[in-house]
Parts: sequence; C-alpha cells; structure tokens
Amino acid sequence: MKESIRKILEELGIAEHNTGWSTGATAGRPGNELESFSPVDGQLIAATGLAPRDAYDALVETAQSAFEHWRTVPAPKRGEIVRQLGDALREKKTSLGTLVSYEMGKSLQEGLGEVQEMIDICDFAVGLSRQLYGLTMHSERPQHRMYEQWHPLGVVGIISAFNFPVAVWSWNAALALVCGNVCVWKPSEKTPLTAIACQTILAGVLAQNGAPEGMSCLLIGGREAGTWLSGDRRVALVSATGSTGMGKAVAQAVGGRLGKVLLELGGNNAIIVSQHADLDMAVIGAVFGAVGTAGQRCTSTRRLIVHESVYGQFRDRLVQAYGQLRIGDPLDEQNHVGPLIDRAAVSAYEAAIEACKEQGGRFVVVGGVLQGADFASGCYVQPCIAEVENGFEIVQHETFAPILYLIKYRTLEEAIQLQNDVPQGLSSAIMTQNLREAELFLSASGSDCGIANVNIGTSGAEIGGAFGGEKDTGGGRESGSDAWKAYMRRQTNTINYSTTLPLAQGIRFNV
Ligand code: UN1
Repeated sequence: MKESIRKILEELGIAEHNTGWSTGATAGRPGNELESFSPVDGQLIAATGLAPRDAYDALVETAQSAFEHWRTVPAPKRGEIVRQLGDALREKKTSLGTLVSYEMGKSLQEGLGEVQEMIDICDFAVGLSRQLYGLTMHSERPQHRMYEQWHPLGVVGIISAFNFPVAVWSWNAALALVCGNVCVWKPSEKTPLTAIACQTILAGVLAQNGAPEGMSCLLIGGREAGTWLSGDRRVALVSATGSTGMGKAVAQAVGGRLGKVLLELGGNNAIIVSQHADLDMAVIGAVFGAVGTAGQRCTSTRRLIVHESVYGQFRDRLVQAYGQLRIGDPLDEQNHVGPLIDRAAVSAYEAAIEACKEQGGRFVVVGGVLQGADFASGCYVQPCIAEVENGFEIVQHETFAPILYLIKYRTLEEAIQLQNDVPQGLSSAIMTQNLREAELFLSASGSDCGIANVNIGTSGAEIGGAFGGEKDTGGGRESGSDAWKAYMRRQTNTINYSTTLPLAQGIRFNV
C-alpha cells in the first residue's frame, strides 16, 4: 500500500480496525473474508470481516435498546450530536475525501465534494432538529383541540451503494438520528473501508457524548445481509440506494411485512439541448454529467436529446471536448476521469457498447478499455458517445459507465416525450434561454422525473432539495425539503377539554 494512503488510514483511525460489524464503540471480531481492492491501482487496501447472522441479530437488539433511550432525548439535543458529527467531518474532510477517491475511484475533487455533502446534510439536520413541525387542525367539535405530532420510527436500515459510499449514508443517518431513530448501515461490499471510516468518526462523537451502544451500527455483508434487514420486522424503515433490481427485491420483502421503504434507484437521465440553449454551458453540463464519477452516478447524464438545427454543431463540440479529457489516477488533479469500480463494471461497459452497435448505434467517440502501466488495475475506460434511437433496448437500460447516447429531435413536445419514454424517472434537464420552453418542461406536461433542471445538468444536486425520482427510480425522497417525514410516524391527536362527549359527524349515541 502507498505510504500516503497508510497515513490517511491512520489519520482516520482505521489502520487496524478491519471488522465487519460494529454497534458503535464496540466492534466485532476482525476477519478477512471481504477484500477491498482500489480500482485506482488494483492494490489491496484492506480485508474486513463479514457479519454473521448471529452478530446481526445481536446488533439489532443493541440498536433496539439504544432506541428506547434515544427517543426520549429532545430533538434539539439530538441535533447537537449531529452538529458535532458535522464538525468531526470538517476536520477529516481531506483524509475521508481522499479515501473515498482511492477506494471508489472518483476524482479527488468529487471525493471532497462528497464529504462536503455530508457536512451540509449535518448542518441541515441540526436546523431540522428544531423544526420537526406538525400541523394543528380546527376540530369540528366544540372545546376540542386537534393536532399532529411526529414520532421516531425505531430502527432504520440503510443500504447504500458504492458510487456515493459515504454521502448517501449521511443523508439517511443525519436525518434518521435527529428524528430520534437508530441506524443499522449495510454499505456496499465494494467500499467497506470508507464505511468503517465513517462508523469510526460517528462512534467517536457518540462516545464523547456518553450515548448508548447501538445508536448507529455497521453491518458489512453481501446481498444476504440486505435480505436480513428487509425481512426483519424489528427494522421499521429500510432506505435503499442502488439498482432497480435490488430495490424491487427490497420493496417486495419489506412490503410483505408491511414495513416502510425509501427507495432511491436507477436513473436514465437526459438533457434536452434546445436551439435556444447557450451551447457553451450545454457542453460543460453534458460532459460533466456524462463523465463525472466515470458515469457512475445515479444522476449521470446518459442521454442528450438535441434539436436538429444545432445537432451537428453540438455533436462536433462534444467530440472535441471528449478529445481533451484526461483519464487516469483520480488522485491526480490533472485528470478528469478515474476508473470504473471494478472489472465486472468494465465488462458491463463493454457489453453495453457491443449491444449498442448491434442495435444500430453509431459511435462518434469510440470507447475501449485503456491499457498500459498507468491503467494496471484494468478498470479505466474511454468515455464514449453513440448516436442512437431512444427506443433501443440498451438505451432504455441504465449502464453504470461513461456511455453517452445522442438523440435528435424536431419539436419540444417530441423531446419531452423522448425524455420521459424510459422506465426510470430520476433526473432531467433542459438547456434553453427561452422562457416558454423552460416552463413547459417544468410543467405537469413536462418532465416526469423527481428532479428537473433548467440550464444545469442532471447531476450534482444540492442537499437542500428532496432527492429521488419516480417510476423505476422507486419513488423515495431523501435529503432536503420535508424528506425527514419518511423517518417518522405521524400521530393525529384529538383532545377533548369540554365536559361532554360529542361524537364526530354529528352522530348521537345515548346510553
Ligand atoms: C447517487 O448517485 O446515488 O446529485 C447520488 C448528485 C449527487 C448525489 C448522487 N449529489 O449527483
């Protein structure tokens, strides 16, 4: 392992802590069943244990008893602990951001940006801890008061994906904690070390505050561990981020026991580039959206729907921009694009390119796996662009790689129809300086996605808004706005302070 990375693991306090589960300060038995290789250089970063079923059961029990305490702590006091978590993350931003970049492969700028999202959501959650508002209603009965209050749910299971290995956890954990819940986190088995780093940071904050064991637990495991959470009646909410296939399995299992789910699944995000677009801005938005995080964001731009009058010009500018892209070590800030997460992702990228060609796609920037000493991990690929029809089976599918599809349109109505005509509904954008076009795109007859932007690309949402999407994206909303409500149960309370017992709806009942 590189000396610089060893130093970072020491700074994060995880050079020795490679356990597969933890209830907070107490970590499980070390193991080595799960190895984490960096896609940057193919080096083994760490080997960690996988939590066995009995450890899982013990962990949920500890979480349940922590909940009994935590739900009684006033919400602003809970916010104070999340405030301290935000401060601890500020302190560790560089080391954690660097580890994210090294273990996951995104550029250092994006790794740091991801930790910034964590800090931002902590700040948001602190404010929220004093704003978990319920409504009051006017009762139809005299001398009655009616209002609603929001109570915590209990144990919240968090299943997160490799591509945002730390931020997505924090969106869930920061909100769940201020809402009075306790958490059990199953991170992606592709990024266990960043998860152990987060767990260590939060455990430190909790210990300093004398919080009970089990408020935030880590469960490192494979697919099976996800099914434990989904099938467990003790887990009130399962918040899952990942593929649509995974989300459907979680939804079925949790739905079967009538538990709650919050799903943030695949996207197939498009930017409409109108003839009224500022093309300079559109090029930057499209290229960052398509190649940022090597096309492995759920918000990555997969499709560009371009007006026929600017199509040729815009395609040429994209080809030129792709010619300038520097691909390589994401920790080197000269590079724009890092590796894919692993060789399986590289195979999926190659298979998608083949399928695209077979279905009639024409590549204007040709893809391929990069060879040579700088690319020894075998995970570096050339971002590519193909001219396609929206109806191609491969275009309808989310491939987690930097493959951008170009589609031509004539009328805005047609462009909107193309944009909506995919199974997924996460993020969307239009590049236009024409007010009528922008408003139509944002209207009820416009984009059907959870996120719709004007003159901004599809990725890089701020934490303040509700994040998530419709259709195969799963319908959940995380992060900002009133997404906190998913982590609480609503209780309607009616209080009679009169001396009689009038019934609602005017019903008379005398005994
Ligand atoms: C994800 O890819 O799962 O909007 C999350 C964005 C980031 C979050 C992406 N803020 O691109």
